[in-house]
Amino acid sequence: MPTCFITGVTGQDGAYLSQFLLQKGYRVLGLLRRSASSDFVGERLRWLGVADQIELVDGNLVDLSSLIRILEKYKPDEVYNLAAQSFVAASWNQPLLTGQVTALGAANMLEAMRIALPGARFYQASSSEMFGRIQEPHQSETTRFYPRSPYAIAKVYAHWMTVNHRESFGMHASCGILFNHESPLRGIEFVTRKITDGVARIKLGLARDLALGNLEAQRDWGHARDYVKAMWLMLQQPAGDDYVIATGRTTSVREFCRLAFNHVGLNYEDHVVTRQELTRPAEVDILLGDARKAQRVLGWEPNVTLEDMIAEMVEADLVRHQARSNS
Ligand code: NDP
Ligand code: GDR
Repeated sequence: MPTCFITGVTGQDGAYLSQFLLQKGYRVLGLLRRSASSDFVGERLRWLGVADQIELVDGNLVDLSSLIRILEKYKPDEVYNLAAQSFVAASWNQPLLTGQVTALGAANMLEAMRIALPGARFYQASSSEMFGRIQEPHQSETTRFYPRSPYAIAKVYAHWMTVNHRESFGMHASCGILFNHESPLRGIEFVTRKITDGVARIKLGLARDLALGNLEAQRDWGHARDYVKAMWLMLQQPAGDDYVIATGRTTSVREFCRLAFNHVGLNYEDHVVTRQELTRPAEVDILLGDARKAQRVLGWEPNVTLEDMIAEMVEADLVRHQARSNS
C-alpha cells in the first residue's frame, strides 16, 4: 500500500485529495497544526465521510523539525504540499505571515525531504495568481509571472524553490499551476462560496442583501474534485514537471452571481450591493488558463461545468442553512 503525506489536509483540496487517494488504496497521512478549535478543523473530512480513514499527525509547516520527524517516521512515497495562508485579500494585512507559511513553509517541506527522504515524490500547490497582471491572453507554463499580491509573490518563491530542488538535487518535484477551483467545501471567505452561501440565506429569508467588491473580475473556475486528480497524475509521471490546470473558460464575478441567483429563481440585481472596502489594493482583472500540456501529457481534462458546480454549491448551502434552522 503506497503512503502519502498531505499538508493542508483540513482545507478544501486536502479533503478531496484524501478522498481520491483513499479510493486509490493509499495510506493517507495528514499534517494537523495545533488549534484550540480542533473539534471543528476536521469538518471537511467529515463532510466527505473520510475523517476516520486518515491518520492526522502533529506538526506545522513553519516548524522544519516537525516535518523531518514525520518523514523519518512514516517514509511516505508521495508528499503533497497544499498548506498555505491561501486567502489573497488577507495577504495584504498579514504579508509576513503569508511569506512564512506560503513561501518559506514550502521551502521547509522541500528541505525536510532533501534531508530525510530525497527519493519521495513532491507536489507543490502553485497558483494562477502568479500570472497576476497577465502577460498573455491565455496563460500557460511558459507565460511570464507578474504577481500582484503578497500571496502571489510568496507562491512565486515556492514555485521556483520547487523547480530549483528538481534541477539542483534531481528530486521528483512537480508544480501544479492550478487556476481557481471551487466546491461546496470552499472556504466561506472566497467569492464563489460567499455568493452561494448568500443566495441560500436570501432564498430562505435569513438575509436581504449580499455585499461584494469588484464584480468585473474574471476567473477561470473549475471544480476541486477534478483538480485533485491532476495533482496525483503529475506524481505518476516518470519525472517531475510543471503543469497548468484550468478549464479554458473565464467568467466574471457578476455572471457567477447571475447564475447562482437564477438557480433559485432570484435576480442578483435585486440583492447584490457593492462595497469599496471589499475591493483589493491591486486586482488581478482576468485569468484564463491554457491546460493543453496537462491534457497531452497527463490525459487530464475537467468534467464538471461551471453551471453544474454552481448548482451543487447552492444546493449544499441551502441544506446547511435549513439544517441549522431546524436544530
Ligand atoms: P485552504 O485555505 O482551504 O486550506 C489551507 C490549508 O493549509 C488548511 O488545511 C490549513 O490548516 C493549512 N495551513 C495553513 N497554515 C498552516 C501551517 N502553518 N501549518 C500547517 N498547515 C497550515 O486552501 P485550498 O484547499 O483551497 O488550497 C490548497 C492549496 O492550493 C493552497 O496552497 C492554495 O494556496 C493553493 N491553491 C488553491 C487554489 C484554489 O482555487 N483553491 C488555486 C491555486 C492554488 P487549518 O485548517 O488549520 O487552517
Ligand atoms: P482569488 O479568489 O483571489 O482568485 O484566489 P477569491 O474568490 O477570493 O477572489 C476572486 C475574485 O473575486 C473578487 N471579489 C471578491 N472576492 C472575495 N473573496 N470577496 C468578495 O466579496 C469579492 N468581491 C469580488 C476578488 O477581487 C477577485 O478578483 C483564489 C485562492 O484560492 C488562492 O489561494 C488561489 O491561489 C487562487 O484562487 C487561484
